[in-house]
Amino acid sequence: MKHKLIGMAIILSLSLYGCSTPLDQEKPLTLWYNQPATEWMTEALPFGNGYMGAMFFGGIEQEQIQFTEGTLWSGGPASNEAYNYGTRPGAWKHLEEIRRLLKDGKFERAHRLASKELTGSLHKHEGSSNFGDYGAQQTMGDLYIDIQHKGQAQNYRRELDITTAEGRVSYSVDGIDYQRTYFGCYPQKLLVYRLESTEASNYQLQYKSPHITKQQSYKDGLYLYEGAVKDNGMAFATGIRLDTDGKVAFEGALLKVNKATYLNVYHTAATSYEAKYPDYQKANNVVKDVEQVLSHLKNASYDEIRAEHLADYQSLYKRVELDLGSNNRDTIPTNERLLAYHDGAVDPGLEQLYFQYSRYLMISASRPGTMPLSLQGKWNNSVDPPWACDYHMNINQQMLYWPGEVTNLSECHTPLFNYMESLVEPGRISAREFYNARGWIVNTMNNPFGYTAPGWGFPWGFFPGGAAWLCQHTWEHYAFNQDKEYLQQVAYPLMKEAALFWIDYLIEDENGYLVSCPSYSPEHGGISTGASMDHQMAWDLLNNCVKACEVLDIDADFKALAAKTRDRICPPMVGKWGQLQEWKEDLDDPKNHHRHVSHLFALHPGSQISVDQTKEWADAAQISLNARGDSGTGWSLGWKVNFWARLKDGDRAYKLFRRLLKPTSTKGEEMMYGGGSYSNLLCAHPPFQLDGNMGGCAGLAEMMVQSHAGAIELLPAIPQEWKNGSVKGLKARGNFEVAISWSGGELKEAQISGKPGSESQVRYKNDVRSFVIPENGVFTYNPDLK
Ligand code: FUC
Repeated sequence: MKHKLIGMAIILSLSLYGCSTPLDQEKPLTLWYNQPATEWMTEALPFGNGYMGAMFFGGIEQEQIQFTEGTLWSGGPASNEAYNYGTRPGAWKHLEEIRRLLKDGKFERAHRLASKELTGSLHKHEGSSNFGDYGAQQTMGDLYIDIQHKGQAQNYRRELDITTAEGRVSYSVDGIDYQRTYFGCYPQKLLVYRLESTEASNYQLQYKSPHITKQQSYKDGLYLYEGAVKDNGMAFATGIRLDTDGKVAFEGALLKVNKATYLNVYHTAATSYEAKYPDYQKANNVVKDVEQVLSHLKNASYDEIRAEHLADYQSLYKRVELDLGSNNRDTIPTNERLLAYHDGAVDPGLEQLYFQYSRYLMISASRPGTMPLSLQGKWNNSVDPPWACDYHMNINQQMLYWPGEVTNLSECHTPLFNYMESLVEPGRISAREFYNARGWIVNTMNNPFGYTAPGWGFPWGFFPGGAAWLCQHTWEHYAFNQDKEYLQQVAYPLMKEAALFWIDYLIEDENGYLVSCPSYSPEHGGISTGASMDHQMAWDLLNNCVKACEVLDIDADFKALAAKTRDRICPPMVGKWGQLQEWKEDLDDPKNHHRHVSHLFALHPGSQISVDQTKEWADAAQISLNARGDSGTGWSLGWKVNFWARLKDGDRAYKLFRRLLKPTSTKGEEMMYGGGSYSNLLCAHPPFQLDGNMGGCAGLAEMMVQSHAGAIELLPAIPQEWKNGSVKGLKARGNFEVAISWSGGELKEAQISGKPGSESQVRYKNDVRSFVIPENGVFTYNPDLK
C-alpha cells in the first residue's frame, strides 16, 4: 500500500513536467539508489570484464564486492572417479522396447522404463553439493573494504551507469566527500575499483574465500591468493595490485592502507579449467597467469586503463541507440521507479534502460575467449546455486543469446560457439549410448565437464534437442553477418553433425511421417511418440543445413539427404480446439498454463511458422498462446513477448513486457513461478536468472524490426504506447543495419545500411519493396514515396 502511495505521488508530481523531452543519447543511462544494497540477489549491482562477474553493495562503512570467474566449478572428473559425463553405456538397448510400448499405447510402462534406463547418471559423494559430481558454478568469494569514518553519511548515491559501464558510490561524512568507481576492463582482464576522498582516509581490505586456501602473500604492491575448490581440487588464484598515495601494510590476512586520498585496486583471477574433454584441466599456472595480468600494469595509469575500458565497451554499446520517448523519470531511484511503473506510470526511459541494460550485461559477461553466459550470466555468490548455475539447454541457454545478433553484439555471441565445439566429443558418446545414433547432442542440463547425457530425472532431463537448438544460433550468426569462412569452419561442422543425430533418431510412424520417439516436450506432459518441438527443431536444423550447403556449394549428397529428411518430418498440427498441438497426439488441455510453450518454437525462435506465409499455423499458435495465458516465470514472460511480436500484436507483446518488470522481492514471494524484476532490474525467475533479461530485450527488438521471413520488416509490432520513437543500429539478416524513426505510430523513414550491391526486401505493413544497397552504403525507405 505504501508503495502504491509513493507511486501515485510520483506520477502526480511528474505529470507537471510533461513527457515530451526526447532522450539524449549522450546523457548517462543509470540505475540508481539512495541507499546501499543489503541483499545480493535483488539489490547489489553487477559489473564484469567478460571472464569475471562481480556485484558491489555500496555499503558505507564496509564495501562488499562479491566476484567469480566463469570457469570456477565444483564436480567433474576430478571430483569423483565414478564421474562419467552422465553416460549409461548401452542404454539405447531399451529404446526398442520403449518404442513398442508407446506404439501399443502403454504410456505409463514406457515412462517407467525410460525413467529407469534413459536417464543420465549422477553420483553423490561425501561433501558434494546437491548436484553431486555434476558440480556447480562457484563463487570465488568476496573482497571486503572497510572505510574508516566518523559520523553520519549524507548525500548518498549508488549507481550503475550503462553508457560507461561504471558503478559509482558517493556520499560525504563530516565534510569529507567520498567517491568510488567500479568497472571491468575486458582487454586487460581486470576488475578495477577506485576509492577517493577529499581528505586522506584509511582502508582495510580482506578477501574471504569459501574454498581451500593454499597460500596468500603480499609483496611490492601485489597481493596473491592461491586456492582450490574442495571437491575437485580445481586450482585458482586471485590477485590484487594496489596503487595508492597511502601507506600499505599486510597484517594477517588484512591489507591496511593508511592516509590515502586515492586507492586504485586492480583485480584479476585465473583457474586451471580448460574446456577440453576428457580431463577439462590444464597445467596449474594460475599464479603465473594472475601475476602476468597484474605485472603489465606497472606503468599504466588509472586514466589510461579507464580510457581503454571505455573505448572497448563503447565500441559495442554505442552501436545501438534507442529512443522511445522521455527519460525524465530518471530523477527517481530505480527501485521506486519500478514500483511506479507497475502502478501504471508512463516511463519509456525505463523501457530503454531495460533494453540497454541487457546489452550491458552481455558485453560485461560474454566476450571472445570467455565462458558463455550461464543461468546467472557470470553473477553467482554461492557454492550451491540454484540449478547449479549451469548451462540449461531446453530454453535458458538459447534465450540468453537471443539479443546477440539483432542488437548488434555479434562478437559477444562467439563464446557460445566455442563452447559448443567443446561439447561435440562427449555429445557423440551420449548420442551413441542413449539413442543409438550418430552425431552429437546435449540434453537439458549441462556442466562444463561434458555432461551431455539426459538429466537424472526423466520428465525434465530427457531432451536430446539441445544441440539442434544451439545450432540455430550458429546459423543465425551466419545469417546476420554473412561470414562464409565462419560458416564453413565453425557453423557447418557443428550443424551437420547435430543433424546426423536426427537423421538417425527419427522413425517413421503409421502415417509415413518421421517422428521423434520417445520424446518429451520440455518439462511438460508425458512421454510421447512425437513432441512437436523436437520435430520443429529438427526441421529447422535440417533446413539450415540445406541452406548452408547451398551457400558453400558443398556436400550435395548430404544436402539431398537433409532436404529429404526435413520434408518427411511430421509437420505442425492443428488440434481439436484449433490449437497448435504440443504432441503428435491431440492431447492439449485448453486450461493448462504451463510456463514452457515449447511447441511454438516454429513461431519463435524458429521461422517455420509466420503470420504471412503459414497463416493457418500462426492462427493455431495464437490460440495456444491465448490458452497458456499471460503469466509465467521470468523467461516464460520473455518468450511470450517474442511470440506476440512475431504474431505482430504489439499491444499484447507490450503488456507481457510490462509484466516482466513487475517489482519482485524475496520477501514472502512464491519462490518458483512468479516472474518479474528485482530492484537491480535483474530478472526474477524467481530466483534470479539472466535469461528473462535477455528474452525481454530481444522481444523489444522483435517489436521494432524482424527479418526471419525473407524481408526486413519495419515496426511489425509496436504498441500504441510508443507513439514516437527511433532506433538505430539494430541488425537484420543479410548483414544489414537498420535505423528507423516513427511518429504518431507511423513509420517516417528507414535507412538500411549494408555492403553496396547487397540485396533484400523491405516491408512496412503491406508494402513490400526490393532494394539494392547503393554505392554510398545506405538505402533510404520512405513509405510515402513510391
Ligand atoms: C528450466 C525451466 C525452469 C528453470 C530451469 C533453470 O528447466 O523449466 O523454469 O528456468 O530451467
